[in-house]
Amino acid sequence: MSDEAHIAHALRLARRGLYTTDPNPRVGCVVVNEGVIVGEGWHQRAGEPHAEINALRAAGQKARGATVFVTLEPCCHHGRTPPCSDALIEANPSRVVVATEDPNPKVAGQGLTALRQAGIAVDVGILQEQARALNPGFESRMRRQRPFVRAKLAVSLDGRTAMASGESKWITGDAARADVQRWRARSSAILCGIGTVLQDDPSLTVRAFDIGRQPLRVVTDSNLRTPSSAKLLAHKGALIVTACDDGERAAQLHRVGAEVLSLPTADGAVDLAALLQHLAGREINEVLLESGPTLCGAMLAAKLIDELVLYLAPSLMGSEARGMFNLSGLQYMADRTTLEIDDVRAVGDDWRIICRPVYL
Ligand code: AOF
Ligand code: ZN
Repeated sequence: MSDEAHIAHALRLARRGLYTTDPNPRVGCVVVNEGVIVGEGWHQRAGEPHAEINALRAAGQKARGATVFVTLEPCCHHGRTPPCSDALIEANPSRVVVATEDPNPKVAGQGLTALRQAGIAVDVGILQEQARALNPGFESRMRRQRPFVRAKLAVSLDGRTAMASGESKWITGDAARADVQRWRARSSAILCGIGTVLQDDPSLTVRAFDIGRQPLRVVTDSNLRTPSSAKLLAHKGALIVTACDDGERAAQLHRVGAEVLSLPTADGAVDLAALLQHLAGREINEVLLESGPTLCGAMLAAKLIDELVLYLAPSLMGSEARGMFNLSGLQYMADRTTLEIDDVRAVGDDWRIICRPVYL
C-alpha cells in the first residue's frame, strides 16, 4: 500500500475522535512493518495518550524498523502528556510519515527536527489538506488566535428563517435536526444572540448522544436581557457577553451559574472579534453559530464566519418572514458576499449546502 493509503487509514482512525478530543486535535496513527499493519491508534480524549502512543503500544517490539504514519506532527513538548517524539525515538522506527505540521507554536516543526536528529527518516505533507480539514478549529486557534466559526441555518426554499410571528418550529425535518446535533457535538462552543434566547429559549445542548462533555454556550447580549430562567442557563457552562456594566443584573445571572463578560465596542455593541479572541484563549476550537439574522448579519459583516451549513427545506414562507442575515446598505451586485460551495446533499426531505463566504 502507498504512503497515501496508510495516511488515509490514519485519517479514518483520527475521525473516531471527532467528538471527544476537544480541545486537542483529532489525530490517528498506523504502524506498518514490512507491509503489515502492526499497530494502530487514535487520540481519544485530552489528557489521555496521543495517537502515536496508542499505536506504539499496540505494535510493541514490532515498531522497531517499521514506518509510522501519523496525521499530525508528533509533539515534542510536555503538555498534559509527555512528548510523542521521545516515545517514537525510543520505539525506533526507521521512518515516520506525517500528514501535516502541528501549528501549535510549542511544536511547529520541532517534533520533526527531533525525529530527524535521532536518525529517523521523516516525510511530511501526505494528504495535508485533508488532515488540516479534520481540525479546522485547532488550526484556526493556533494560526489565527481565533476559533473556526461555522454558522448553521435552517431556511425555507425562499431563504426565510422564521415567520413574522417569530414561529420557526420546525422548518426542517427530523433528519436535518439530527444532523445539527452532530455539528453541535463536534463544537467547543455554541453561539447565539439575545434575540434567539428571547424568541426561542433554546437549551443549545447536545442531547442526541453522550460525548462526555457539553459545548460552552455563549450568548451575545449587549444589555443583559437574558432572563435568569433561560433554558441555556439550566446547566453550568454558559457565558453571557455584554456591552453594558449593569452590576446588579450581572450578579443575578452569576447567582444562576452564568459567567458574565463585558466586551463593549465604542458604540455600545459586543465586540465580536474580541469575543472570538477571548474564546481562543479558552481553547475553543470550533464555534457553531446558531442564531437569528441580527448576530448572523453582524458576524458576516465582520467577516468572522468561516463556513455556512445551510439546510434548505421544501417550503416557501413568504415575504413577511425573516431572513438569514441582516445586512443593510447593500446596493450593487458588487456588494454581495459570494460563496464557494463545498458540498450539497439531501438530508431527509431537506437539502444541506456547506459553503464558505469569500471575503474580499
Ligand atoms: C500528537 N499526537 O494525538 C495529539 C497531539 O496536553 P497534551 O499533552 O495532550 O498536548 C496537547 C497538544 O499536543 C496539542 O495542543 C497539539 O499540539 C498536540 N496534539 N500531538 O503528537 C496527538 N493530539
Ligand atoms: Zn504527542
